[in-house]
Amino acid sequence: MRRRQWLAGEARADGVDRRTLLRLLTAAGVLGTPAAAGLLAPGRASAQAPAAHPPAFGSPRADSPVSGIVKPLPAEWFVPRGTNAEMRWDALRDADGRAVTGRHIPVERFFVRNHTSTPLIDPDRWRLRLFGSGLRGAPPADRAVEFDLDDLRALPATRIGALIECAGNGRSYFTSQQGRTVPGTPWTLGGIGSAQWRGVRLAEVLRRAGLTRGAVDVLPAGLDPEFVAGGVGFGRVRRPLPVAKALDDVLVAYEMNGEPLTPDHGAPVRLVVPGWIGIASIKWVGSIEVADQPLYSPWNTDFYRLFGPDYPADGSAPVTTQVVKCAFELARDAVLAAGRSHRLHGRSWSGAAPVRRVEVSTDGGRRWLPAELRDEPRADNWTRWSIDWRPERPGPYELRARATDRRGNTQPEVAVFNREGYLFDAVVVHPVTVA
Ligand SMILES: Nc1nc2c(c(=O)[nH]1)N[C@H]1C(S)=C(S)[C@@H](COP(=O)(O)O)O[C@H]1N2
Ligand SMILES: [Mo]
Repeated sequence: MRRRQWLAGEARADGVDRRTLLRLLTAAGVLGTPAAAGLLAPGRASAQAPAAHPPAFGSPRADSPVSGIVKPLPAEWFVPRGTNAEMRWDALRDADGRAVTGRHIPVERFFVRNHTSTPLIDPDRWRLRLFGSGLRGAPPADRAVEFDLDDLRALPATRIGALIECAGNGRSYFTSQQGRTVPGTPWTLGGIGSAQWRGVRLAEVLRRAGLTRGAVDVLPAGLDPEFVAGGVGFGRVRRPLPVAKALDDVLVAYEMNGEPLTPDHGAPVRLVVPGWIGIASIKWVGSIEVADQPLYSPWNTDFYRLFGPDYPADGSAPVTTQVVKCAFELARDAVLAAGRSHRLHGRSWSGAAPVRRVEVSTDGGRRWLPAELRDEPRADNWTRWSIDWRPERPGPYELRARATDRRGNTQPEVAVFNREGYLFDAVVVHPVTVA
């Protein structure tokens, strides 16, 4: 039904006229990527929030190294990137090469991606409001079905492991490995984290709110300040999700790694959308519109779609699943002793399927050896691996890791270019020095 409506052009663009949007973005030179650093207006006061949203009751610390993020961001753990904080992969090992985390990333080390700034929301006044033509009685926004935190906690709870990975994770390699300039946050590989999430299935919340058979899209919206880039206001961070995905495995999460959500990761409640790009997992969710027609917002019309010579002239469909990647738990340009055996560690993941195989090359990609998988590969998480390497001769070396998932997706030498630099899936060159 959704596809038929989509093809017939039956849809509602929420807030932004697409042609206007394209023209403005082109003129401002920020095409596509909301995070275009320097073009961001500072977070606005919550007093400007529409009346239907409960107001936030504070603002983040002024002394954070990244404005708008509340938690401490020690330089050993994070690389500041505009309004965001990237996780350092080398921080997952101590000086003796021992792991400092398990499969999941502790909350205090988890990367942060904010379009604007972390709002501080009073959990007692917070409400999740559901409304729209896809609910029984088609309640309008001002007569929404409401759940407070206690209501959600009283519903059957579910625990899932899931990765949150920014669509732009690895973006900087489009430039450093492929010579292409792309706008947006220049992530290396640390725009990702894995956690255990607890909450109630979105399917359950939708059912209780009166989901009808005619519903095709849901549109969760965040309570963070409205997003402004290049002088254009885009409104609340919000991205439509087809009902099929919403009913499948999406979680309305209130806990992360066994503790209530912290402000930077969406407190009091966020969505967790397994396998999909991070933007789907809306933080600080305050409302969910449920519609009997496909919905659009800037986050699925111009942001988070693929544009470029290898894509349709009008761009790809909205990006959903993540691609295959690998990362070493090792500093770039690490120095390793010659004539000694080193255990190299890393992790591999795919949004589409469990990891099947990881191969490592230490000689510039000529010879590939299988890494030993240290986890039972799962679709909802990454797989840790290791491989021993004994370099005899001093000098510069290039390490490479390449993963293949059970659907046969593997990492190419070169990622297909797209203008915004999303979904970088090529093998990443990791230089080290043997001394
Ligand atoms: N309301 C809201 N939700 C949001 C965002 C945001 O800026 N505002 N950023 C999204 C993006 S682009 C990513 S990658 C993930 C990051 O989640 P994290 O900060 O918990 O790591 O949150 C998503 N949810
Ligand atoms: Mo993201």
